[in-house]
Amino acid sequence: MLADKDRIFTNVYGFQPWNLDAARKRGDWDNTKALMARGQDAIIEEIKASGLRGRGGAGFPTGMKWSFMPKEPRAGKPSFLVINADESEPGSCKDREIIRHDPHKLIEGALIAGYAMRARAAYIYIRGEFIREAEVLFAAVAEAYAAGLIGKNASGSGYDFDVFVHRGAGAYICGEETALLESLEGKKGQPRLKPPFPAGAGLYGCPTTVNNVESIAVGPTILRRGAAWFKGFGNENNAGTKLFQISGHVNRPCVVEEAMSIPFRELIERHAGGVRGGWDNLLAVIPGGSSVPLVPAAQIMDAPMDFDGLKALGSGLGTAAVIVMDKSTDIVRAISRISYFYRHESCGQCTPCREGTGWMWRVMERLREGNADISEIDTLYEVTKQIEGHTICALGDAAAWPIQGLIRHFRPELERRINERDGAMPMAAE
Ligand code: L3W
Ligand code: SF4
Repeated sequence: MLADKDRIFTNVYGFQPWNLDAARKRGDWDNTKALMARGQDAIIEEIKASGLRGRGGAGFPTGMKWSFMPKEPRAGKPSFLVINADESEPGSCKDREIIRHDPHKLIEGALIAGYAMRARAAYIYIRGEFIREAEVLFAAVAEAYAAGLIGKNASGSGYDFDVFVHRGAGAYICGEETALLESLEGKKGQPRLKPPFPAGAGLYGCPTTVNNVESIAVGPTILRRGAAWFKGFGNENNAGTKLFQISGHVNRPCVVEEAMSIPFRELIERHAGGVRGGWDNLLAVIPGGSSVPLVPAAQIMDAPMDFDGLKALGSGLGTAAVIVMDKSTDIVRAISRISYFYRHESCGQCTPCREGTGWMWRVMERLREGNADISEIDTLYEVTKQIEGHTICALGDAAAWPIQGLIRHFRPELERRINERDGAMPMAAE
């Protein structure tokens, strides 16, 4: 189990105040100037060496992403850091905890990351519904300005760096990095085609890096304690500590920092008090937020909770939002509800997603009622395959994958409903 001394987020439950005085006592803003004095390239190299992978769902190597930013200023094109705090993935609730209880970790991280990639400013795009969190963030940024930690000559480093907080207006798609940039520019939040990636043409066409809140907030601790310390948790390709968000049918839902690659069963036993009704009562788990396919109980039990371990099971770590479902769950209804979510949040820009999400949801609802033909299960699967990889952004994939997971693992349940409705003999469950 991760020892208390190895936790980065020591105030994740908010037992102490979030303010600057309390944050300093926790070690934040401790000689930030000295960290910056190591130099921009050295900071990027240290983050690369730490093995940190993006905590927003895709797991892209953070140091590598920072290194895509131009080293020489381009005329009229300042560089920007954009922090994605539009946390809206069903099941995901970690960035909210960081912002409301440890906002100075994020602001100090923004300065260090922004400096390393030669950015002029950071924009923190916070989900519109996070009203109290935004209040904390605005106040923490004001504290940091008043103390000279950011702004002109930030932390006495000689580097000028501004931090702006921008509130979203409640659209899930604005968490997609290029839709977020459109929204920041004051336009309708619709994803852009990539490439160009934001490092080439991002905010206002300028070099931009978009990072998740957690990816940025862990930066100062990695620099203070060293890349080797961070890399000492997890395994070669899945390093560090990670905030897991455990919800659903467990005895104690929680957000907890643990070592990457911790086995699923150990994670749930230690921190969530086990599965409601005992382990035999576990049906399935969505291990990484609603976008990743479910994994049936028997397969997830000993699985390492990391990018590669869950990919090997046909699922993913995503944001490490672990949704536990016991045998009382109507699994078809649960996935149908997720399907409705993506239909509602599709921006409508591309046909497979705009039309496909609605079509899939309607078929899912009929399957839920058993009001379908057996052959429609295969048709539905085929349609998910036509959507996957054929859309501008990953929302199309995210709508397709949960349904694919359901069909892969719970086809007998889908067939049982159809057969029972038809008055035929129920088929045996998997
Ligand atoms: C330069 C290249 N940059 C990739 C950058 C890219 C982005 C990052 C990852 O979606 C997933 C999504 C959700 N040159 C590059 C490059 N980059 N190749 O790397 O890119 P990508 O496209 O792999 O992913 P993404 O578009 O950022 C994120 C899934 O995560 N998810 C979580 C969603 C979470 C929330 C939330 O509430 N926090 O929405 C869960 O599975 O579905 O598939 O920066 O520019 N050659
Ligand atoms: Fe919009 Fe969906 Fe296309 Fe993404 S995949 S751009 S959400 S229509």
